Amino acid sequence: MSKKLVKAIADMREEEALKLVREMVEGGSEPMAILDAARKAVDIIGQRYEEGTYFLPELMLAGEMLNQITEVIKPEMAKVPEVKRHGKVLVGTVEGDIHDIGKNIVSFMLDVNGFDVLDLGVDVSPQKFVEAIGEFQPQVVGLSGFLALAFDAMKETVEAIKTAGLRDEVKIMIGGGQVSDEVRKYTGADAYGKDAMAGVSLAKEWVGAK
Ligand code: B12
Repeated sequence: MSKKLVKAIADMREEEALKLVREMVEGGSEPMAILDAARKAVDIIGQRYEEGTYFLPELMLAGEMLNQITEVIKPEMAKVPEVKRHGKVLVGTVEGDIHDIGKNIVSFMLDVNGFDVLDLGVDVSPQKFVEAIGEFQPQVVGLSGFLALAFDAMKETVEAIKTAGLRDEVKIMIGGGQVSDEVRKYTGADAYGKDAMAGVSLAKEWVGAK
């Protein structure tokens, strides 16, 4: 079933993909397994885009499909008993970048793992992050970015947080497609998370949650 789902998403068969997801949820499949299949499909879509067989409309449809799939499995994830709230995390895709599939998964995983999440959306300016830290007072800030251009925006965001005198108030993690530990060093963030669960582990470690 999950192989069928990978193929349906990768081949842009939206209706079939959503039908399969619903069937998998009803059949008791693990929500994480469904998300994993969706991620594999996006990798294939990315390869096809790089090879020139897919173009921007396919990437956009992929984004839409991923968001719809997340909506279908959200109620299932929320059923996982998790009463204790650990702390607050501010999340956003940095300025100039509009990729949000990865960020949405990170927000969602933080939420179901007991964090109060404020998601600022995409193309978020350093100033907007600074203002939101002042208002929301998170312990952790998560910056997402998928473009090489995003590395500078991440660096500028970390610097703006520093200039505003808030750097000691928050731990900053970064992530997204091409982000690595090298990029982390360049931006001055505290850590790099390779996927959503890595983000959850970092946030838990920083707020002292088990
Ligand atoms: C889908 C997609 C799009 C969609 C985005 C839809 C959406 N709503 O997000 C659309 C069509 C809009 C798009 C647009 C563009 N895209 Co695009 N896109 C992709 C694609 C195929 C998939 C990215 C994705 O969402 N992956 C799925 C997620 C789930 O991936 P993931 O990495 O596993 O996510 C995990 C981690 O990254 C991590 N994570 C993510 N964020 C964070 C944050 C924190 C704090 C932590 C801890 C972890 C974390 O957790 C996630 C979940 O586990 C990639 C190719 C690829 N193979 O990646 C290109 C890609 C990223 N795009 C690319 C480009 C060039 C563009 C455009 C500039 C194209 C154009 N000419 O207009 C525009 C950019 C516009 C802009 N200003 O941002 C390039 C970037 C190249 C570069 N190095 O800069 C790529 C790599 C394709 C390529 N090979 O050329 N794109």
